[in-house]
Amino acid sequence: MGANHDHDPHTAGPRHGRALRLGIGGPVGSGKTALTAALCRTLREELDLAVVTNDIYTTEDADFLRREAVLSDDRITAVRTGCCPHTAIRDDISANLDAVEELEARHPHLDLVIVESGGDNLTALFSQGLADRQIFVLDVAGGDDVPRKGGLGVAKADLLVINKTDLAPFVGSDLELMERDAARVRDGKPVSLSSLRERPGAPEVADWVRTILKAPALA
Ligand SMILES: Nc1nc2c(ncn2[C@@H]2O[C@H](COP(=O)(O)OP(=O)(O)O)[C@@H](O)[C@H]2O)c(=O)[nH]1
Ligand SMILES: [Mg+2]
Repeated sequence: MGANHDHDPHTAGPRHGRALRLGIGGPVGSGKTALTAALCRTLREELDLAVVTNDIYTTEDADFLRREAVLSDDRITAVRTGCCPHTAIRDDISANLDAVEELEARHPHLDLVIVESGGDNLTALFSQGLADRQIFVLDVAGGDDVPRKGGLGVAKADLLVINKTDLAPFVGSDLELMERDAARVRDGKPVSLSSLRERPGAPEVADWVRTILKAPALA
């Protein structure tokens, strides 16, 4: 299968009251692990949470989250994909599904399972069989022309986060241009500007998650 095909071999299953499965994808270094940590810290008092991380060869992202103690260790599982991260979140999602189901079995009242993808290119999207909703994270240092270039992640994710706005003045990125270009390719779906340096709790993204959890279509 080609890396850029957009056929999803898995269909979305109904939630039947189980935890919301939220995918977080985007390029390497854009802030996916930092956002995952922020959401855990902000939401852990009000929601029953767990996390699955994906790395190609290591368990570095899970190790980071454990070190930071964003959740107890038994709520954080690492999947070692051993292949292109894209494959593990879309084509052969079995290792990720096993990890999610194991967490759900261990913690039967979970409200939310965050699945962080390994860093990938702009075409990576989660299978609907793995994630009920997905966030795509870009950062301003990757270039302000990235939203204009589109790609499945930018265009189709349920929420696009443009992170590291604190770095915009240093790298000469035009935030308004990025927002405008993103809005054009996203057909009205939301875009959120974020700086985890300046607002470490990711309040806007946390609010979006709360809204999604309340949505009747997912009840
Ligand atoms: N300046 C700045 N750095 C950030 C921000 N968010 C994340 N970072 C840093 O960017 C680097 C990569 O973040 P990480 O979450 O590991 O990226 P990932 O590869 O997408 O998971 C880390 O050193 C983070 O501390 C932000 O909003 N501003
Ligand atoms: Mg990461």
